[in-house]
Amino acid sequence: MSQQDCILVGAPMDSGKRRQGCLMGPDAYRTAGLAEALRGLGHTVTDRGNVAPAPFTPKDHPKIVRLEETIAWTTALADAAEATLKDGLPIFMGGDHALSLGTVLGAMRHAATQDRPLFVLWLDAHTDFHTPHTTDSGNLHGTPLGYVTGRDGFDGFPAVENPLPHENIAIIGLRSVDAAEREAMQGSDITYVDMREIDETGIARPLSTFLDKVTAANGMLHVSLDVDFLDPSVAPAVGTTVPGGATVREGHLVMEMLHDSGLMTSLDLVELNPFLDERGRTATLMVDLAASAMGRRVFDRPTRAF
Ligand code: B3U
Ligand code: MN
Ligand code: MN
Repeated sequence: MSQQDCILVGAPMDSGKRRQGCLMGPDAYRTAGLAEALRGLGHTVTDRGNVAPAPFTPKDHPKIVRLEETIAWTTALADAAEATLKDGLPIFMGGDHALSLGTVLGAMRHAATQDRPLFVLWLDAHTDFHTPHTTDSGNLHGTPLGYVTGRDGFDGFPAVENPLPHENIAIIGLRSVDAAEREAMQGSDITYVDMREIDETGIARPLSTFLDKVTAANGMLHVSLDVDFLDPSVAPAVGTTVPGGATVREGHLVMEMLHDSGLMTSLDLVELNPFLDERGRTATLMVDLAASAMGRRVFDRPTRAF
């Protein structure tokens, strides 16, 4: 993949769960040198600053956390994603994972204008396949894949005109799945790869199978990288730490393979909570992973077929 027009978009969204701090994410990525790292790889980089939510009036709900605010962010971020995809490769600097309700919706709208299917790679300890009806926690960061696949219960959110087909989604890194999500996942056609499968077969095999599918369909590819995909020992700056996550090398391998595939058309960096970081190490690792996805490598070498 040659030089790209990277567009950085800050999404200081913090309404997807109770614990606060992800609103500091965009500035942590700026401080950790995301733009400079991408420029160093030969890309042009424009930082368009931060998106703000559409106007909203908060209401109290017995269960759901900050519903109106999340709807307002979804509206604004879907528009931002659709607009920036026209101009280049947007990188959304979160913000919690509820931001992907908007970014994936915007990417779906953009792909439809190109007459190309959208595929989504979800790198996460969790499936994020809940709906406002099925969630136990009330945290909407656990719902974006439920939303974009057209599950019921998202009253008040922008309509999902053409839901994303399950076959176009792969989730890699799973190790914390609620009973309701587990049942829904097993009854779906989503590709879900848990840590056991990664331990047994390696992370490259399921990823390359999915990337081959994207290539065969001439698809666009939205990648959503949750900090908790990584093991908390290397990425502590996240509200939901789940032991047994991806190693630094597994993270880089995924990103390097994404770069080699030339398929990625948009990227979310989500759930970084700088308030919980240790001397900026998680923000720095996320920047390094983004750099690998954009072409940083140790040596040029032919890729192997799996
Ligand atoms: N599935 C649980 C836990 C969770 C999802 N995403 C995160 N945690 N970060 C829920 O609350 O929906
Ligand atoms: Mn997530
Ligand atoms: Mn997660």
